[in-house]
Amino acid sequence: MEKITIIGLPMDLGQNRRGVDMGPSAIRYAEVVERLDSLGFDVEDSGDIMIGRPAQLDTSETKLNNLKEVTIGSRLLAEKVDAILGKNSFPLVLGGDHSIAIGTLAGASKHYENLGVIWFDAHGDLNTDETTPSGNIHGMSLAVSLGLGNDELVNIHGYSPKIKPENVVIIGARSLDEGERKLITAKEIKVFSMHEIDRRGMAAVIEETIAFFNEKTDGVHLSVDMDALDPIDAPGVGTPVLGGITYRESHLAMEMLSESGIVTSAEFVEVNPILDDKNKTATVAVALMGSLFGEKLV
Ligand code: HAR
Ligand code: MN
Ligand code: MN
Ligand code: MN
Repeated sequence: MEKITIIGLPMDLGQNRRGVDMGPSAIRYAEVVERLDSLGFDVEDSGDIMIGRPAQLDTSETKLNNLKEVTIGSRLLAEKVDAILGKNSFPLVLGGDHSIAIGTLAGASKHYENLGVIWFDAHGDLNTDETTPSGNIHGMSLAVSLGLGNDELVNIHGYSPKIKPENVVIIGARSLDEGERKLITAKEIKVFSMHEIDRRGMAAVIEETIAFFNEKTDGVHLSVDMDALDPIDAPGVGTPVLGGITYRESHLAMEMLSESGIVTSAEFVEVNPILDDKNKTATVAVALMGSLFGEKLV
């Protein structure tokens, strides 16, 4: 029986809308453990990583908001994910805002020569401390994992870079900053924007993604930012962007990834229960996890 270990990082300090720290609770309330159990997996919920909360939030509008707390959280998560893979279990990380991917990838990539990354997101999260328009670290986590940006973040878990630009596929992009576009061009990062999804369909996009990774990676991390979906289907996110991936398209993507068997770790982030409609976004996230782990419609 295949093992899945769930780990939560209740952290909302990588951006400035409070409440995404309750994401792991909302996802558990939507019965993630029961759902994966029923699919026949040996599911261990190892709870949440406890992180401190500063008495005063950093409102100084420095280049990197709450750098200290995000660094501490990422370090702890990296150790945890590293240990889960060390036990041959599948790490399923619950966020938290998307800054937590810094920790997940730091822990995961150690286990692979060439870790691929599927970045399911409306955004690129490819800003650096130089290009960020907001100072929010959740908009930098992919860049940090590529070894770009703040030294402390880049070197979490003692090595850098975690991933190579040629092993990254971004799916669902529709809100990219100028600096992110430049980086995508300079590093030749593969992006399936909403344009490609509209034009070619999700099936073709995922087929090409799987073929792309099959050739050269020995593991694939799936990072699902719930704002990749259209706000109609995932309203409980801090930075919704119109014109996103539909509920069915997102399921098709998970189903095809499940069939391919290429995914070796995953995280679901940016579920903010305060902004949500009766836990809809967490419920959708759990449904997507069901599909990712092989749930069938018939
Ligand atoms: N690109 C913007 C920034 O860097 C906004 C990033 C927003 N959000 C996310 N990440 N949810 O995917 O601040
Ligand atoms: Mn993101
Ligand atoms: Mn590696
Ligand atoms: Mn996003």
